[in-house]
Amino acid sequence: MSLPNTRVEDEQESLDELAELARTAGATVVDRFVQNRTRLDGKTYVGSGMVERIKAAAAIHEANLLIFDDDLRPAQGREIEEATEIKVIDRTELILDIFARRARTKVARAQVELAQLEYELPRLRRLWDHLQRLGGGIGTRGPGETQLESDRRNVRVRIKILKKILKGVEIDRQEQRKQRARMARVALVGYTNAGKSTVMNALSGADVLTEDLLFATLDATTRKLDLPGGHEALLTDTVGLIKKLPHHLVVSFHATLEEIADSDLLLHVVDASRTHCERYMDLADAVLKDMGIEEKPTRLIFNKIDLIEDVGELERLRRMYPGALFTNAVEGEGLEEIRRAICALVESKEEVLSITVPYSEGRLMSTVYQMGEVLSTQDGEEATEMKVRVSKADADRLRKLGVVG
Ligand SMILES: Nc1nc2c(ncn2[C@@H]2O[C@H](COP(=O)(O)OP(=O)(O)OP(=O)(O)O)[C@@H](O)[C@H]2O)c(=O)[nH]1
Ligand SMILES: [Mg+2]
Repeated sequence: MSLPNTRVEDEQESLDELAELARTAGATVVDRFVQNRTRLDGKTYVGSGMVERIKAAAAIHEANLLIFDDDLRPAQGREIEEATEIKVIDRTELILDIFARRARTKVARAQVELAQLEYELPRLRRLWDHLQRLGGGIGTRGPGETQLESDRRNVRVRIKILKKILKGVEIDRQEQRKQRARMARVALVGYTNAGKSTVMNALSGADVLTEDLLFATLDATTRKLDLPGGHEALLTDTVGLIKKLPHHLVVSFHATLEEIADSDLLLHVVDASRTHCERYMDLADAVLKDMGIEEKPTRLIFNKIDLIEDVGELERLRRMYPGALFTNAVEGEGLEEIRRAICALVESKEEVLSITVPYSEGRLMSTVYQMGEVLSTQDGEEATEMKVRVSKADADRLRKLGVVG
């Protein structure tokens, strides 16, 4: 839908992305339509003339699914379906469908089911009608199959149960985060398919699924990185960012969001082989901003440099972004530079101190062991001399306790 203030490029970009999403969900795109209007049609969103055009084109192509780039109101979807006699879904439903197909773990499945149920609740009648008439297909996976006979009340009960399950997971996650609080945190962020998980695997030896499809990664994964000089940091791989990401809907996005918000450094991975790659960098930035994340220390990583055909383009990027890193994550090229960047961060967060802990302060001794890494100890007459590596914050705490010196 093109309203007067929409830019043509934005719209094409958004539709290209929608086509990619459709491909990821297993659909083949046979036609696209853009409606220019000065205002939306309350009943059919795009207007009855456009609905007729779509119906005619669908008959020619034998299309059986109509995907809207914008979110439709439940009644609008129903109205268009009745007029065109084709199943209608919107971008959010398509994204949720992809998530439902790809969710492998119990937690991921619970997250998707919850998001689908919450989104479908007001659309329930339409969904049920259709499942009966049309059977399976895109947009009907997940709760639809198992809850065909359920009424709204059952759905609400199920939503409650799912929320409880996920709450438990969230508490575990917070607990883990607390335990890891002192370590430097780095998050890989960026547009979907940029190569975040490939970088993650190459750096940490993790085994995160990487694929040439959107949303290969559904949830944040964190691994400990062992760095030169005995340093350690936590590296988190996050869900790929796209335009109009329904981040309010999917719990895994909240986890991703929290991981990003908690990080000391963002590594923004950009697929440098895409034409106008900076556009995707800007899109990812816009989504982060939309999620409330701004002004985090960030290093740009231009990845997939092996696929850049135009040497001039690579030179241009190097000139334009002197602080950026350039990688081919598949071959491991440029990873050392990333490690060095993380090391520099860790060093800026840590301090090595010499402290004196009197024997009478048994509690303090165990606190010190919890704070960081004890590098050496030497027992004196009344106290233990220790060399410790701790975070800057803990170093300040120790100074206040008067044991540093
Ligand atoms: N040629 C080349 N391919 C790469 C490189 N890095 C990643 N890829 C490929 O790009 C595709 C996407 O990589 P992923 O690591 O899954 O990308 P991602 O950013 O994690 O994607 P999402 O999780 O979907 O957001 C995979 O097919 C990778 O093998 C690279 O440096 N060079
Ligand atoms: Mg990934």
